[in-house]
Amino acid sequence: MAKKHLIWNERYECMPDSKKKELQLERLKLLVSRVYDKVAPYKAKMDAAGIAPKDIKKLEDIAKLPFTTKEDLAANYPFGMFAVPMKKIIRIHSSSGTTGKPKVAGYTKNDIKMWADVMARTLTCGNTTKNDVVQNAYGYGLFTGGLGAHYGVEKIGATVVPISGGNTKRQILVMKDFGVTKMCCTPSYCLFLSEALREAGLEPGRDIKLNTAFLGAEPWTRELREQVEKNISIDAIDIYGLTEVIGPGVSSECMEKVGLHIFDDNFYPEVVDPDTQQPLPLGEKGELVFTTLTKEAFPVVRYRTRDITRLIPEKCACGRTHIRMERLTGRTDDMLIIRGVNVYPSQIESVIVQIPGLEPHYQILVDRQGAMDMLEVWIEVSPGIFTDNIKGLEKLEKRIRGEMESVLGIGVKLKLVEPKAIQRSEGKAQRIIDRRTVYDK
Ligand code: DLL
Repeated sequence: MAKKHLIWNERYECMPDSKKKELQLERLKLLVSRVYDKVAPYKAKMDAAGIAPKDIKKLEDIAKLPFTTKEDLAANYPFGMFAVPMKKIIRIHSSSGTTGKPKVAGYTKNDIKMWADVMARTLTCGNTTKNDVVQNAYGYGLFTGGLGAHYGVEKIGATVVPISGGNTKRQILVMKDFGVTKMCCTPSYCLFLSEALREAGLEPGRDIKLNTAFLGAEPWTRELREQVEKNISIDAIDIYGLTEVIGPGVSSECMEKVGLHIFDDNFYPEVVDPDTQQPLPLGEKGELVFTTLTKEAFPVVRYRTRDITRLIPEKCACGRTHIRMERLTGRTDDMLIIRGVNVYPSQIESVIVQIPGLEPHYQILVDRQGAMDMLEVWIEVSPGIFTDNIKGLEKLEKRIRGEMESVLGIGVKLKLVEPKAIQRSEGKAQRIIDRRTVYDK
């Protein structure tokens, strides 16, 4: 049987290439003028590069503009990159950043409308309609996943169940009793849930009506997709996004499941060589860079995502003309994603170095137990600390765990080891041992 392809916003999703290029150029020119006038760090960088808004005459001229990095966001934390006054901002979200400072995103009313539109496109990519009941198990709060998906479901007019993450028993109860047909969560949680459903003896099709899951916020492999789809007879759709660009809703697979359509009337993609920073020919693999063409509060120009992928120039059978990106194959930095939460080793280090009795020698171990990611940190204690003082050691451990969990936002297993117990390296310290397979080879 032919695959059904529903499309939310045909005007933009199926726009002919030449017309789209015109639209992108028009929007790019406006954007560059606006950030030059309203956002001091952009003006400073453009002046230093000898580039003015009038130099943007064709789309390719984008390559003349300086990049924006996480470090720029940290230097202008929290609101220094916003292009509108605070009274126009109606929402803030954030996720963790490199120097321990969160990456903060602001949204105007129009930004929230646009976000709901791109999320409605995402959900329609997996054939969501008014008749669906959508269980949204992405975390609600500062994380963009929960509210991002929520507004998309409401825009379509489907029923949203805002259950947020965790509490698997309740997730299963709700899924069964509320007749849930679509699910939004991280891929690892979906796998966990699919196993729990099987263990509870619930039959797909008979006891639960779930047919599609929208999975993203962390890397996952084709094998994981196959397993989830087989376990509970659903379609698993890969959805991608990041806080700095908007949250979820930057790109999504359609039912063809060959690459993710980038909503490129709003988010202009480039792929650059991470070492030379030169744009790569269409179709070559490198670092994904985004320019937000329509965002008002927190626009980004040539933002380096650190995500590795390639663009797929061929047209998709679904009829959308949005360019596609291949599912991610890695990152250029050391950001770990653990249960959907972004974790930088520098955050862990920042806790260790300020607690007396600890040495700055540590190792981070990441593993998967069943479907769950586990984070363990081994830390050397200072000489003399390893005495028979069990109570003192317990107190120290409690303090470290408390501070780490509050900085990272997730649970951590700790192991305090004797001085010099962690192997020294002659070159770069090998601080991270990640035993999971998170990217396709
Ligand atoms: O994770 C936004 C999101 C929420 C996307 C819900 C999809 C679903 P951040 O917390 O800022 O935002 O993390 C962004 O997560 O740069 C990627 O490295 C990674 N990531 C997001 N989606 C995927 C995916 C949200 N589908 C960072 N596959 C990004 C692989 C993903 N990695």
